[in-house]
Amino acid sequence: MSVNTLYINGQWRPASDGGLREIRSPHDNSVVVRVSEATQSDSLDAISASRASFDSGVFSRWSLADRCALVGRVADLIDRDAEILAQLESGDTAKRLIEARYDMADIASCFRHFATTGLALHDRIVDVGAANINSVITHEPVGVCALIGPWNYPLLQISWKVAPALVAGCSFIIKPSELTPSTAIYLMKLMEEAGLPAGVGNLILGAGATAGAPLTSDPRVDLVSFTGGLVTGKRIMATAAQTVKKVALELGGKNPNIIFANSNLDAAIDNAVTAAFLHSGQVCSAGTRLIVERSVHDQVVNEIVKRASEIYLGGPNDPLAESGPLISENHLAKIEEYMDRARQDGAQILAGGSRDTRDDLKDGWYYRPTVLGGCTTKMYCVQEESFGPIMTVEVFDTAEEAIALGNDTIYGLSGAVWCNDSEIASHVARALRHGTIWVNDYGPYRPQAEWGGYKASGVGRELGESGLGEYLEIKHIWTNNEPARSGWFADRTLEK
Ligand code: TXE
Repeated sequence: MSVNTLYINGQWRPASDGGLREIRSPHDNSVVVRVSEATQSDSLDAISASRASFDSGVFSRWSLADRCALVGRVADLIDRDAEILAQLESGDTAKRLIEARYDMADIASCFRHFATTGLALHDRIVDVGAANINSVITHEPVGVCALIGPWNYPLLQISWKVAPALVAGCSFIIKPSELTPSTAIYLMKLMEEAGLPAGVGNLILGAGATAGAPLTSDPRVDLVSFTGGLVTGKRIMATAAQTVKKVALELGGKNPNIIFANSNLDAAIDNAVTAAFLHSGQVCSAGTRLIVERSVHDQVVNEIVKRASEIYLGGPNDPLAESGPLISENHLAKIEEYMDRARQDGAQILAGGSRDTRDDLKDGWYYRPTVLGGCTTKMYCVQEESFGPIMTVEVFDTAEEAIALGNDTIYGLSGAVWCNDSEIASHVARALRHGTIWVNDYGPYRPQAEWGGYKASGVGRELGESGLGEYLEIKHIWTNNEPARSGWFADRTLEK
């Protein structure tokens, strides 16, 4: 059976060796869909198509207004087909359909944001103090971009890259996670419908080591934008360095959620549960590191433990489900190893700590929301991202101690502070070295605001003005309207 799910140079085609991959539901391990599994040679074809389209100017020389209009059309098409996209996303990830619907609304707003704010891009005149000189700073597309995505928010994370790349006028190759390809395939169809010229957008599906790696080493690629794990991110950065590519990396976090005794505890506790257990903790900004003031520790932790123990897990279409499974059997195994290590380090299991044993979940990768007490900063579970539903609890006595704990991590993506003293809250928010800090809230983001990490959480920013900047080169053009000799070196021909 031929499956044409690679999109290269405007053609839907199978893998060059006919290879296929089965996508299985994390809910019950059933086969959701079969897609083409790209070979290295398919990836090289996609790079050739991107390079040729970029160099030809078939899209990069469109006017900014036309490129923004195309991005706006993509937003409209996403809205039109939001239900289809949500079903596909929920099929691959087994996340609840309702969550996938929220994701699609966010994705349409991301495209809309770049379609409208991109229009504000303008050249800058530099006043060099000479009437005969025009000195202009202008923006140009960075070139061919490899856009490599993860499996937790498959279409959302790809869209944060695709929308600004289009506004900038880049050509690109999308490589979604091999576990969750369906919505990237559909998005490619929508971009085709919106009028993207052949060769500008290409889609490669398959394993990182074979289909993904050439995108990070080939000299014809100018930029790699990657969202995923730290280990892969480091490898990509090292490979990209060989050809001095630009890199943008979003590599997750170990995000502190600091609760002061004087905060609105009801809101703080409820949000702490959401922050840690939403989407089974498979969120780069998950609030998995609870840091709570000693005087309210017992009250806060008892309530969180009770709430965590009651969370009802279930499949994408279970109306009672509050959260779903982990993405894969491998990921579940990783979480189980992580928990073995937490136990050895002396963490106390206050809730969860095992797979969900409900009979209807036995074929899926369900892990109970877990709360670990008695944690100290040196423990592996406090320092390392699990990317699962695991919350660690630490205690503080002073604001400075809370800041020190919150910063005692190699990561720096996000965090929160719950405190009703605005001066202390603001001091803590500014002292935390993380890319996003919420005060008396957890989790909201907007496409207008930059997203990204300090330290090992990444390089560069997505969304906001900077999110477009990643896909632009800056050029200075100096024009002399009255050309004249420089007169720097003596011209001896004049002496003869
Ligand atoms: O992701 P990988 P994995 C974290 C989380 C998780 C860990 C590993 O802690 O447990 O990462 O997850 C592609 N060249 N996050 O192994 O390997 C791969 O095919 C080019 C955080 O699933 O990072 C996929 O498309 N590409 C995160 C993408 O990289 C390569 C979200 C991500 O895969 C490649 C997900 C290579 N050599 C996991 N190797 C976040 N920041 O939100 C792999 N890929």
